[in-house]
Amino acid sequence: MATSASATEAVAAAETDPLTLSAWILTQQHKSPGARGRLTVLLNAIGVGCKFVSSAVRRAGLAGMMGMAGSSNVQGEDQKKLDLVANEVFKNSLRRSGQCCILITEEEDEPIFIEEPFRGDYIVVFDPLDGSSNIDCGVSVGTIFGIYKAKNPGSGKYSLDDVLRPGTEMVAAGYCMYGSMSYMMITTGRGVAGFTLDPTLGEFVITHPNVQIPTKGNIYSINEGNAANWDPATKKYVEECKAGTYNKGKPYSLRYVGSMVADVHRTLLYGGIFCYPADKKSPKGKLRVLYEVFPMAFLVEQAGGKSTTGTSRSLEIVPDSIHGRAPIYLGSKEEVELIEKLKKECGCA
Ligand code: AHM
Ligand code: MG
Repeated sequence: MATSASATEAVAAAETDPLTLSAWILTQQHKSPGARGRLTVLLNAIGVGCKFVSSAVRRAGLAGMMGMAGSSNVQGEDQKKLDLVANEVFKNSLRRSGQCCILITEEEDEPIFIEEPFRGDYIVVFDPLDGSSNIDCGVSVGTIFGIYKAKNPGSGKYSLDDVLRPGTEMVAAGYCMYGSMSYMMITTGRGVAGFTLDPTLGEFVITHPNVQIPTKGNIYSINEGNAANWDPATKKYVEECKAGTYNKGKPYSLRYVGSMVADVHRTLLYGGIFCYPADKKSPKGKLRVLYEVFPMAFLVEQAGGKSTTGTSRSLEIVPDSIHGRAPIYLGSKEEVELIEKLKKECGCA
């Protein structure tokens, strides 16, 4: 197929003038009158952490970092060596940035309050290595993060009130997926930009300047092994996906990696729906509100999609604890609205 002149020019321009993550973050700062560059420094620290973890993930099998580390986290799950490595990398990078007052990480029971002289005004909530059950077989895993600004910046007084806030108050969020390449998707509330780590440059370079999730999709993504415990609305939606009810008789495809980052990444790019519902065994679902549900819901909304608990907007949840969970259905607007409609019809909570 012939390549158009403008496409060729765009590729040539990207090769000689790559927009790196750091440069893009600066452009976001310039769009915020009065910004003093502190979020810029913080986002750069996250970018550096992601590069470090990307490299560790790629070397894990050779460097003896696979397998259990012999301890368990707050949810009683075994921690892998790479989980611990990633956690330390992000804690160190964020602390050293001098921009954070509180860190919440999936791997630690308690919030981490940053001491002077490293303290700043941002709260970062993160899952350093999500999808860790996939590490040992080399399947994609990722880092998820969300950022709040302290309620009283500069006051020196920071508490859990700064953290237990709805996702609508986040100022930035994103994830990095360590897959066939390492991909970073990020939002500061002005759309979603996507970057790919160029291993030769050691830089994230923009590859998806304005991610828009298709309004409708034909892929559903859910752990169907839990079907017997789902509510009637989720059961009906999945049955109808298979029957082709929403796709002129053609069944949807099922795709489920079991790493939220990978399943959401595909959903952002191809459309469809990703679900981790509540069920009889897990009445609040599995995924954690602060560092899994909120960042992904923020990204998906910024890409033009929707994210819901089934009955209300994910970002409006008020978290009651730092490791609290919530059900989630996110993706293409029309798919998520179908779920919401079925939930209403069956009176499912
Ligand atoms: P983790 O934080 O312990 O890795 O668990 C979260 C992961 C998500 O990435 C993924 O969507 C989900 O767990 C898969 O759970 P399941 O194995 O129950 O389908
Ligand atoms: Mg996780």
